[in-house]
Amino acid sequence: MRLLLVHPSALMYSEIFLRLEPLGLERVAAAARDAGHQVQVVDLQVLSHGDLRKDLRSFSPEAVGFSLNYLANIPEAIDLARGIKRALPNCFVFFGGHSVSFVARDVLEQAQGAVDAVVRGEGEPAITLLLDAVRDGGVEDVPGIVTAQGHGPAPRMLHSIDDPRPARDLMRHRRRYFIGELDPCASIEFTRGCPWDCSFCSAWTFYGRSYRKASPQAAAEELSGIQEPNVFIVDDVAFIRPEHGDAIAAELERRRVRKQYYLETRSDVLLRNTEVFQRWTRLGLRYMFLGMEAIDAEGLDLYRKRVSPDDNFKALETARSLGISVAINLIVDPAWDIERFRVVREFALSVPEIVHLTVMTPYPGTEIWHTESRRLTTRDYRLFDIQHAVVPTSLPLEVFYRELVRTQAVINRKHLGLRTAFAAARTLSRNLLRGQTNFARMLWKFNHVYNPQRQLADHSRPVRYELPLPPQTEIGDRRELYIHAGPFRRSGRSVRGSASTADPAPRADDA
Ligand code: B12
Ligand code: SF4
Repeated sequence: MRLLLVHPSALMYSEIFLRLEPLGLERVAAAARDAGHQVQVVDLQVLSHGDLRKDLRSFSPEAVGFSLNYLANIPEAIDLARGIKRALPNCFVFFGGHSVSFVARDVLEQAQGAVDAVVRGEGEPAITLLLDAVRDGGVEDVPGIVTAQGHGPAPRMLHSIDDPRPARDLMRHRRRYFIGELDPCASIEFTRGCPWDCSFCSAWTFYGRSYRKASPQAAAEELSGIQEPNVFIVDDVAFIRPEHGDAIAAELERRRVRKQYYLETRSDVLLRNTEVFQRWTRLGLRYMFLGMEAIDAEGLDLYRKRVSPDDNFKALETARSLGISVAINLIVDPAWDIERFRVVREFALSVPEIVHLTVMTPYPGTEIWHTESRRLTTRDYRLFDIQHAVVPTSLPLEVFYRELVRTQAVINRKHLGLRTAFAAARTLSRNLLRGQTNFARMLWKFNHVYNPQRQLADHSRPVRYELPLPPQTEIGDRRELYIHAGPFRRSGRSVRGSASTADPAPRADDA
């Protein structure tokens, strides 16, 4: 079957700092190709809608699948699906990915027939069953499927994440993927899932708090095959299990693979497993993203982060001592007043780290979607990108955005200060000499993208597609939030903790 897979456009606010390859879609593409299907991929982060139309004409796909990890991309995907159905009425159009898994039924209704099905959960086990069913019938029985008629059996989960390897070769313009100075940059996955349960996050609800590891040999082999000199490790929390990080490091040392790495982790994991991070600095670990979320104990408790402000500050010192550049994330509560923004600006200026701000956003799949008592002020999917306020702000909205952007600008200026500018200039000239311009563009885009008037104006755009309302029920059992209810499902049975991929999911409570 001819299958076209599409990743939606980049969201403006993230594009200035990074643009990364769509690893999930590449893995779905690989699973379909391994089963003998003809597969093409269009990544709208680096290609245009015109390119997509050209591919639709020349490839004439029998099925088109969209990757919807982000709620904010749903309107664009529905509109494109409508266009595809008009041009190719017999083409089977389906959606899959993280966020759409939580709102499948509503999205099908909103698409009014333009989308035939939504695949909930992991795409690799579902895609071949789905394509067979599109050809032979029985789509309603595919695990994880939701159609206008109802839903199929529970989604299946991969037993091992070693296979299939992402179909990186199908991506056009690979040199357009970057993160900060790591330009160009590829991505890799060493582990999947997260055992913690932060209230604002849906990573743990998607995978039912399970945690799987790639075998160190498979991870190292995949890494050796990557052409790019820089790699972003997409794991939600890197090196939770130090022996796993060590085993991959040993394989890479043996193969003499050296690249520059960017990863995300938690403060407590960095403090507990410092040696493994240190070992990775020798292999090229340069940047780390730490989700600190709040600078005070009250905020950390509210988000159920299970770390103390003290741990967060110790982790920053540890990272500095290892020579790792850190980007910190802080969650901006729409209830913040002018004084709170001032305190955060002061904090941001007092530390050498890059500070990112994201706005607290209840979205489907998170616990706060059910528990947040403030009413949503908008249900426009496009505003659910953690850069807009979707619950009432204590300050007038325009003042809130003014303070937010002012704080972001102060932080940005700090990083473009004289000393940093010299360091950046070195990286810049190195990249420009190699024809890599992504980092250079990023430096000059800030004022255009972060603009309070623009953010405010985003609230007045006509809204065609709206998120469903949060259900007015208490969450009895938190497992009701899960997409994958059991760790691994083989022949309908739940299998726990076998083979090298399984892990006795280090619970946050015992972490
Ligand atoms: C890596 C990552 C990124 C990368 C994205 C790289 C890319 N181009 O895809 C970067 C760093 C750029 C990024 C940015 C952002 N991210 Co992000 N990101 C992640 C993260 C940590 C891992 C995703 C990943 O690569 N996983 C590994 C691959 C193999 O899995 P996968 O992509 O989920 O794909 C699987 C399934 O989803 C499914 N699938 C995926 N596509 C398809 C398509 C079809 C047809 C089918 C059938 C199945 C299918 O099958 C795949 C294989 O099993 C997730 C958290 C998580 N654990 O999922 C957050 C996450 C997806 N991001 C999130 C957010 C909020 C953002 C930002 C909005 C943050 C910001 N404001 O800057 C931006 C927006 C990006 C944009 N659209 O421009 C939220 C989503 C929130 C929401 N509900 O909308 C998540 C869930 C994090 C969280 N804890 O809340 N992100
Ligand atoms: S540690 Fe918390 S924020 Fe990070 S991925 Fe896990 S649940 Fe989400």
